[in-house]
Amino acid sequence: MVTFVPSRPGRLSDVPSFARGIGGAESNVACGLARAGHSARWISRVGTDGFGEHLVREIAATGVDTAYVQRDPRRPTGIYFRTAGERAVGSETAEGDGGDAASEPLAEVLYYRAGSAAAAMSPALVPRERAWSGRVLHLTGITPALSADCRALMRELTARAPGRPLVSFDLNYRVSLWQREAGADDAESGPAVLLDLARRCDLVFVGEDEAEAVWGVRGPEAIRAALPEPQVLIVKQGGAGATAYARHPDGDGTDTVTFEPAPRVDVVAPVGAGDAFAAGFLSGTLRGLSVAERLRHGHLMAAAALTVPGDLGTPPSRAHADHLVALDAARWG
Ligand code: KDG
Repeated sequence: MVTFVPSRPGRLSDVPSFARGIGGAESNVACGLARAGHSARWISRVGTDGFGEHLVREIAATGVDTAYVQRDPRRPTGIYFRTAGERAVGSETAEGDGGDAASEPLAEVLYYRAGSAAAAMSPALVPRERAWSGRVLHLTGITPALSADCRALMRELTARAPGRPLVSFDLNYRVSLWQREAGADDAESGPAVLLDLARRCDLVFVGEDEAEAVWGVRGPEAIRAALPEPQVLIVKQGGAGATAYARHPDGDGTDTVTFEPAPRVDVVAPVGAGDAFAAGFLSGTLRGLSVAERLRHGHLMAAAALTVPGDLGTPPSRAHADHLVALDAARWG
């Protein structure tokens, strides 16, 4: 998605100008992985408009393979606007500033993506073999909110079948995208669809606040109890840190529980921090690092995103990140 970053904080009605940037949770994760030295491919659809052209060019410039991005001549590229700085309910609050969410002004988020090129994604347009061609497939809870075709695609991509890679899922509950018409089928409501999808995935990222907003479940233990299926469940706890529940490899059904505090940073905007966290954690996963190290790589990448107004920060190089991750526990948090 193309994103418009306000020139200053304040209500959208009062902001005088916006700078065009690139956003979109999945492409943010792909960019983070490419910057961490992995080969990453982003699969999506954009319009044949200037925004789509800009988006694909900028994402490719970070090193992401965009060969499977489709151009739709009949539908526009999705765009969105949001106020600067503030938190959105159920938004990318993985790595907040440790402040009291309730006392912060809520973000205004305006999506223009109904009928967009990406909303037309379907199992026919995105063949499973393409999406399953890597070691890890990362999906988010934003895609199923876009259309019935997108929900069908998500179910197809999370099906248990031969050839399936490790499937990662970031809940990314976007309440305004799920507001549906009265009388719509409850089985297709945000809470039901997201729970079903999360249960089908191997590695799941959930913000503590979004779990409460979407399912009414409070606290890491209760979230794990509601979501026992994923091999690894990461509960993001805002500025405090994150807890990973990793199923014991010997299959006795117990978890190893690892908490890592987040480093304190001066937050400019929380947008994109959850995606950066996922990229750092996935990078550590692909490199076979310990769960604690994966969490720390996630925090470092998130810190970079938190300190810029747009979605994408400039994370430390892999060598520098490894050095920071190796610092002893007393230097973290
Ligand atoms: O995580 C950042 C995303 O929220 C932002 O880039 C836009 O993908 C987006 C969405 O739908 O909210």
